[in-house]
Amino acid sequence: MTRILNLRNRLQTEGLDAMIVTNLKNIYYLSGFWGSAGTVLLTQQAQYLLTDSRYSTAARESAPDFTIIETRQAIAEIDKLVKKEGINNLGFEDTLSYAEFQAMQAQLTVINLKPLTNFVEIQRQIKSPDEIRTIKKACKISDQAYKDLLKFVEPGKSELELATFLDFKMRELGASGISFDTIVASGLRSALPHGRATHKPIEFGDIVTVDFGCYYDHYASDMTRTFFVGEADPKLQAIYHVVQKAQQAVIDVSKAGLTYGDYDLAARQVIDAAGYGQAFTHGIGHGLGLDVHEVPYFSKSSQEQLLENMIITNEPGIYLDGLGGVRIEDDLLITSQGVEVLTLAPKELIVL
Ligand SMILES: [Mn+2]
Repeated sequence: MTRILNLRNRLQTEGLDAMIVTNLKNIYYLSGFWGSAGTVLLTQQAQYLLTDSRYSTAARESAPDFTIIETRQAIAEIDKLVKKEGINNLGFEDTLSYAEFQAMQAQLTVINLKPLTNFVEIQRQIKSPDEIRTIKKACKISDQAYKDLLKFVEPGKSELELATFLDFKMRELGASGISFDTIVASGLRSALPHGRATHKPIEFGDIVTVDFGCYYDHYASDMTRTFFVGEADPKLQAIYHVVQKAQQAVIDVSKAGLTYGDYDLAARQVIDAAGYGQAFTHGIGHGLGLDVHEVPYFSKSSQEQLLENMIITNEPGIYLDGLGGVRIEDDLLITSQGVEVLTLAPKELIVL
């Protein structure tokens, strides 16, 4: 109920009487209900979860603090509640489809229908002890899958075979699924920051970047490692050490209170100083939780500060067309004193 009370206070600050929540992960976060169809109406006095007959029993069991309404006409039902409770100022999540928005506009008899951006997601940034435990478990599964992968890799196996191995291992270790399409980019393809796995076979002398993660009990992990097969090109080895140093610099400097700009800068300074500034083409990281990419997102100039119990990624990379690329990514728990690294698979330069 703390999550709901916080949300109510924030709605009041915004001058809103109530909010409609349509994002299913936000609904899970607030209610405990996990399903493919549902709408929440949260007022200052009550909380309703509207879902259809496929889910109403599960909703009653998993969301005991909510009044469950079984319906296929959620917006029409919400309008009845809006009238009953005298709601005039109603917030909604701006991630709605246009068709859903049109339906709300047509059917809801409120004075003010106000779009909200990342309103629940902002609360989700700060993880509870339970959430931290769950994400740690997701990270542990990825760690083990990676260690097993290192024994599986050999020249002749394709990128897709490596990706499938990781996906299968994570499920075998207890994951409910993968948190995004597993990236395996080998040889020259490793210069693509998000190279999807292809039929290309792993060759002797390849550098290989794997970026992958799983869902465990609805929470995601996200990890990247880069390794060499057979032998390591000296220039790529040098780049590897720069990325490793940049990634460690972020770990060393991070704690609650650090600005987002300085979080990004810690890695960028190292990479710039080594002369590869132009080749670090993406952001330093992102929040991680029920979604594999969620707020906060980091930009160079942001003065916003890291907060205790955020879980965020640290993923600098260098990508050189015609040569290859390196990225190393960990998931970090921010504490008042520093960070706890949640992904513990080896990061030293490995030549298989
Ligand atoms: Mn990531």
